[in-house]
Amino acid sequence: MQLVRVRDISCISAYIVPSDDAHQSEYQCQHDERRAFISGFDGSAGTAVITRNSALLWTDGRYYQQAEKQLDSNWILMKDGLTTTPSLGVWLAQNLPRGSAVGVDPRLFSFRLWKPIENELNSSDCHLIPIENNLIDEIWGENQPPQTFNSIKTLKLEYAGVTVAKKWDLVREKMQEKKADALIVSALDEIAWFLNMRGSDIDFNPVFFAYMIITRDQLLAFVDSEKLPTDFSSHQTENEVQIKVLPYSSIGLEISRIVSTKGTKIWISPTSSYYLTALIPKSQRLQEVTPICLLKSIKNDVEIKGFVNSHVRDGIALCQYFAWLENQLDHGEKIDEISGADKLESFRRTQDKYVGLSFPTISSSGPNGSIIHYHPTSETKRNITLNDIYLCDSGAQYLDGTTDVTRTFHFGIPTEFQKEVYTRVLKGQLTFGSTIFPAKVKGQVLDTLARKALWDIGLDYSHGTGHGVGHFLNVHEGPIGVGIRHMPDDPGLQENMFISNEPGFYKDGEFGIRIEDIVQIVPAQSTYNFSDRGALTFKTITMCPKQTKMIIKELLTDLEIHLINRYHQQVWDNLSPILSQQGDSFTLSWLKKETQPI
Ligand SMILES: *[C@@H]1O[C@H](CO)[C@@H](O)[C@H](O)[C@H]1NC(C)=O
Ligand SMILES: *[C@@H]1O[C@H](CO)[C@@H](O)[C@H](O)[C@H]1NC(C)=O
Ligand SMILES: *[C@@H]1O[C@H](CO)[C@@H](O)[C@H](O)[C@H]1NC(C)=O
Ligand SMILES: CC(=O)N[C@H]1CO[C@H](CO)[C@@H](O)[C@@H]1O
Ligand SMILES: [Mn+2]
Repeated sequence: MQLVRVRDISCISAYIVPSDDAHQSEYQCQHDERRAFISGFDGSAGTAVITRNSALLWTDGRYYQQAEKQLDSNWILMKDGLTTTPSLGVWLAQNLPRGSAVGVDPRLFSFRLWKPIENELNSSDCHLIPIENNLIDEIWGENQPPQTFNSIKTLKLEYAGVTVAKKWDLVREKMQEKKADALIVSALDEIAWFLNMRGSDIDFNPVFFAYMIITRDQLLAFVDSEKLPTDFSSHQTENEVQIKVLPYSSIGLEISRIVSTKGTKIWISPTSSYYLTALIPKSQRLQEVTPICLLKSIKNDVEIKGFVNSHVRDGIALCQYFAWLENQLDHGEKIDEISGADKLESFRRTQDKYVGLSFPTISSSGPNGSIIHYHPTSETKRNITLNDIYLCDSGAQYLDGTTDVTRTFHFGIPTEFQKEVYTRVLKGQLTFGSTIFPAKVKGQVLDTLARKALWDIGLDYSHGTGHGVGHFLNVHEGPIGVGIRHMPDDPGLQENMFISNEPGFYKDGEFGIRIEDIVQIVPAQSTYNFSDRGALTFKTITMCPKQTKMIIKELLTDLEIHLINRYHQQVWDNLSPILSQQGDSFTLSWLKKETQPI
């Protein structure tokens, strides 16, 4: 790959500003928030394009409203996902002069995204060129926050469950099957999981900046040695491995060294950067999702136990918060979106093994709830009142698991329409959550189950139904997912994967409704076994009541009534002994009320 250093910007007609960092992380540290810096739009997904005379931003349905608010008049919002919106590459091909060059930093762009754009541009003789110096960094200058450099902690086997040596064995097997000599790993959550270590370089995501190269007999970690945990040596002993540490910045050199041996085959994920991928000659590349990504998505026994336990503790904090909130509002106390979110965090902080939040709390009242990824700021916060729907989507990191849960309440008198759509969202969640399906069907296949009750009255929601969840790792975890969109690396749903189940409905300018649980994939008690493919279903591990006041019972089937009553019984059975033992009779009586059968 020939990296071009831009001295005179007249050599490019457009510059793409992706939201990725060099590891293609979903969330970035402030240093890497280049797209937010240049455009003002700070949602987690979006790509900016700057040409000589225009500035455009592509983002998906979750962010249309937020982007409209945050972009100023210099920017054109391109609503990704609408059939009328051209893709970025098509737009550039149609709007730039024939033969134009489009620049992009190849570290910040995955190979998978690069290729189709290259092809789209080719139709008008335009081309994508890798630019060595990042133009946004040059504009940002000394005000750009520095790269984070936080120290790493080891995760003990009592939480991780499986040694690094054992994980390496499993990876080695897969490498042998594919005849790969080396595996390049650039995804931060894969590295953290594999090495049984956690960091804090990116807010809410317990990861650290590093790369990894795995061969049959060597485990190379590219990480600045000052960041290493103080117990790094005993960690290696406990995990029965020797990890060779090299400087973070030497990853490119090492890849070039490995590929210089003729005939070596290098495994790299198509989601890794174009920069790393292009260092490997095409004939030596194996471009598939890494075996670590797949192994990580199926939780081991210790991770499963931790997931279940952390959700019980999280449920206690949620109930304490909602009980408190309802009581405050009943007594005319003033609570706003931020003071509410802070109170919830304070309840979580008292829970055992609590580390931090897993994403910024979406504490949203009334119309703000219709902004799917809203989170309150001191300028935009609204009061939580008896007249509005309150949507609260939040989650935490515990040493033994990661949580993500949404509940929607109306503390006053909801309208019939609000009750109807709440009930239909719940129907979708119950239908999806109770379905029995053949092992390894792709998540996409099940998506419709969660939408049907809304589709019946011409309504829908513009986000996915479910995403994988990391174990004390990223709250959004691939390669699985449930949504309208095809997930290219989805290996199909398998026992002991954990995903979210979160249908919703949003009325712009009025309210938002979402109900979200985390579910574990478990064998189904079924007389059928799909010709020995295996029958699977979901087990809900989130423990928090869903407001029954919002339900129109007549819209539910007998089975759905049974399912919601059974869920509330489980919540009561799991949480009430703990609240009793803690002497929290206030929350206990709220829980009693909220878990009554309908
Ligand atoms: C662009 O298309 C032409 C003609 O189809 C082809 O020869 C060329 O290799 C393509 N270039 C790239 C970069 O794909
Ligand atoms: C929210 O409540 C505070 C305290 O009562 C009040 O001063 C403020 O005007 C309210 N804000 C809105 C938008 O109603
Ligand atoms: C169903 O199929 C799975 C996968 O082949 C197998 O492991 C399981 O034992 C089967 N269960 C029954 C009850 O036959
Ligand atoms: C992002 C956003 O639209 N926030 C809105 C939340 O509600 C307050 C109060 O009504 C508005 O001022 C904000 O604009
Ligand atoms: Mn979620």
